[in-house]
Amino acid sequence: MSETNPAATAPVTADAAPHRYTAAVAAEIEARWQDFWDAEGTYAAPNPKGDLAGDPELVARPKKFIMDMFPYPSGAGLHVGHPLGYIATDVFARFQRMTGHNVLHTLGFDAFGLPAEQYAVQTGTHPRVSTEANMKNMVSQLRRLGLGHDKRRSFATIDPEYYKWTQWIFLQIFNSWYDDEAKQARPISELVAQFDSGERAVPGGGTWSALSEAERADLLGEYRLAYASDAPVNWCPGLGTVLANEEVTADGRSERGNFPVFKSKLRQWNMRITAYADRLLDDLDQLDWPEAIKLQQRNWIGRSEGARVDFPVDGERITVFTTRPDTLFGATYMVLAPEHPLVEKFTPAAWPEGTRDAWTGGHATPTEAVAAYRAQAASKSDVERQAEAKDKTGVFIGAYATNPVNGEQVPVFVADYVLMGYGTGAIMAVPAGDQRDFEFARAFELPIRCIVEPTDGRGTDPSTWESAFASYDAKIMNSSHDEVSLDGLGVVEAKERITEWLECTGAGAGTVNFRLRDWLFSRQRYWGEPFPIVYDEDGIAHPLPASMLPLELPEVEDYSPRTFDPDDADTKPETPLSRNEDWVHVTLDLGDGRGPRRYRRETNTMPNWAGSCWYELRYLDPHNSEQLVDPEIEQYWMGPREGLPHGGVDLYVGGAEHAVLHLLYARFWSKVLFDLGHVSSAEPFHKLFNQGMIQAYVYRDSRGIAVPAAEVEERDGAYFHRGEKVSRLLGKMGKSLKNAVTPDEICAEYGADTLRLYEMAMGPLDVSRPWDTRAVVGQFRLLQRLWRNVVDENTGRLSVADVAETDVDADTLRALHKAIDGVRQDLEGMRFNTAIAKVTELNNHLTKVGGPVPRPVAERLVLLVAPLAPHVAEELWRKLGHTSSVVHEDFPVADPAYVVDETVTCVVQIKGKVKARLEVSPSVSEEDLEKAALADEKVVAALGGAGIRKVIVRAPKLVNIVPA
Ligand code: ANZ
Repeated sequence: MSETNPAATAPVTADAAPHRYTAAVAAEIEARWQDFWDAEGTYAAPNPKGDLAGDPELVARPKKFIMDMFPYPSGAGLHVGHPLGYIATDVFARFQRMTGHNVLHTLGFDAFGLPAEQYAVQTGTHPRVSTEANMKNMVSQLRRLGLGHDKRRSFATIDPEYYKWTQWIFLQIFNSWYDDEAKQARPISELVAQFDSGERAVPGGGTWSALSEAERADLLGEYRLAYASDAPVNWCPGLGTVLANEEVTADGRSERGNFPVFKSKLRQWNMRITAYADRLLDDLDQLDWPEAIKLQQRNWIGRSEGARVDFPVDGERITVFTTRPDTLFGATYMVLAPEHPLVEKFTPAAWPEGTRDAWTGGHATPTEAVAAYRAQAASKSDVERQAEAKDKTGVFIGAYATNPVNGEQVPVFVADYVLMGYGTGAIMAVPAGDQRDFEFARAFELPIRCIVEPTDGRGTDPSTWESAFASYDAKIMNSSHDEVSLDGLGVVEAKERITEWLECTGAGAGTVNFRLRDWLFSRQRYWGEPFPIVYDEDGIAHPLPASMLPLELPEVEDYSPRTFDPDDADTKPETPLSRNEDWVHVTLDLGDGRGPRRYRRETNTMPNWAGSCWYELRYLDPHNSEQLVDPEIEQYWMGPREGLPHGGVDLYVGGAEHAVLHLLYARFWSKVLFDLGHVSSAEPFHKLFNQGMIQAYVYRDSRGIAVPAAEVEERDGAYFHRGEKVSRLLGKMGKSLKNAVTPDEICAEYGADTLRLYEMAMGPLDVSRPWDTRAVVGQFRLLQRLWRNVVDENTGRLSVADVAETDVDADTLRALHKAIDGVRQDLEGMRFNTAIAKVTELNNHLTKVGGPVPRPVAERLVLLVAPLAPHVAEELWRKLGHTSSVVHEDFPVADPAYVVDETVTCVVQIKGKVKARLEVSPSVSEEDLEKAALADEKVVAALGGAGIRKVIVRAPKLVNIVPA
């Protein structure tokens, strides 16, 4: 799109014609039709039953559930980048309505969480007050765009009637466990029954009935899908809250606010998402998602197949996780993560005889060496520790372990390249096969044994190597004894063989390891869902009965989080809800037969991801106060069917930044609800589409400070702000970069239909594109031409010619049907930019032909435009004499007779004599034409097997063959 388009600078309102399509006309039409749609409930999608039941004819149609990632109501309001996806889903939804579907499309608000709360804290107002004001503002901004939402289905996650069900789902998760054999969640009562009957042994050998209440609670806590535990968690003093792994950046800082994050041992709620690792991975295959997002989820889940191997040490053992058990013969030392709980146990008081100086770090005793090393490691983030730095650090702990495969004594080290949070936190080191081990072995003078035959010509003497040899396509060597031999086997077979041997001898077992960790589910925040959990005097957690939901957020004086010096790892979080004593300490009868008792409420709140884990379900049955969702309604909109093996939303559009947080959590909740029989869909979102970003130019002065983009002038390819030359770069759009353009501005200048068209025309939906206010007028002019094709600008009266289709000239019919065919395919494939190009082409054709547009053409042109520019389409449809809304009209269907390309006759000659005639497309390529000619029966017969010396092609009309 050219920035310096001269047409773009011409004024758009200085027109003499009184009935021209102007911004004022657009404003009037748009407001009128928006009111009409609201009053008529035009976008109401009927449910098969319940309070939103409706027109059985619509219900009987195939359904389409089309969804956007809902916004959080930020105080800054919307800029033109925000609605890109909303407009796209709206166009698509409108097209689906016109092609015979019952379409559910609506939008709610994700209103709990850090952004809303931080804004509230900054502005000194209660988060509910500021959040509601922000929502009101956004609702009116969005309404101006003419989005066809079923408003009866909208809600915000902060509505108590909504979070009642978020809390209810939490209780379902709390009250269930994962049955590894059945591979599904089951009610915890069934686990209790198993323990009670003896079907499942109680760990420690006792009976269930002999356990104290606290012991039972602890035991069940090991199984529950939502559980509290004292594990090392990500503590962010700068934000005053703990964070999930997904919220911590690769360099160990908070995604929001960029504060340092420390590992701290705190009692916190977790969700056992790891139980679902396999299913979350497997079911990805059947989802229609961008490959890039699937890959991110696969990597985040991080499945590795390998083995656990036990290395005995003084009657105890170190268990390692390895993906390469086939390299066991090459394990020449071991490494424990510095935080590994066995380090102390195995560290002796004095260095054993023969300890090399290089191993001790210069310390007098192993205890001293280990303590010093641990302190050093604690100050580094996981990422720093994993960095591929050449200088590996570590110390010998003074102990030796036995390699189970050959009985060799191997020294045990602590080193920070081994992480506590992965596998078992301990490794067997194979310097020949693993680069990190190789570097460490070189630094600490440890043996390197060649156990895989190098295929790159480096030879089998590791002392001459510069790096480890890592390949899955090589043969094992130096790896045999009386009981097992791997020599000559490939890696895959060797892994199988050694795993069998490990299992037979009891030294280890095949296992699968996941990178995925359980989801840390509590936050020290005010603005989130309270946990429906209370503690009795013994500290045992009890779920509230469903009848006590919603548990509403109490009013507190001070809702701001308690934050700390961002670098002070020793601080402890403080929950804002704990400041309200009256709310925290309560007497309740939980209905468990124990009568009224004193309890202390859980004062953490749920993370801001909770509300978005199930909101698609609430859209279906938004006012149901008895059930999460009525099963019949859920089945209707979400249930599995052909093409939707796990069910789910038909189209979900949003940004690619949600690859692992929201999209993984929502899948997890979906699967739990599915297992427990509450829903028929095991996946929330069948098809996912990531829209690109709308970027904007950022102009900076010589100090590098952004200047208001609206005040920048362009002269001869350079940019000036108040006379000073400024630089221009493409960046994000936003207030801080002073380049935000609001939809309100564009709607005021041109109308919503123009904004919609411009956003859709900018480029393919999944590609990022720069905003250019000066180019918007191009789409405005398209609408003006469209208008002019139907309305007489001088009289305001309809200007179409009332003729039959048979009286329309062939060129126009061809242009019309080609446009219909193309636009239909483009809208179905979400190629909105090319659909607009085709509408433009047809419009231009009609302008060029001149004279009144034949009614059959005008009507279909309006229908083609309806999904893209709905207001002007409604208006023209009405002017054309129709009394019903265009929204539920049938989308035009092309007559194939006009769509096929015309053909031309191509003459095929052999030595200058005509042998055949072919009917081909005028645009046929020389290559295709040559192939077609040589394949023609008559040509083959005429050649009679003679070779070919030369073929002369003059596409599309002539092929001349010269035989050999
Ligand atoms: C021996 C070996 C030989 C290994 C070899 C690799 C190559 P993925 O694929 O990511 O699962 N490892 C295991 N636990 C670790 C920890 N807590 N910190 C750092 N490294 C750890 O990686 C698994 C491999 O990473 C394991 O297999 C182990 O090294 C290492 F030729 O064992 B391997």
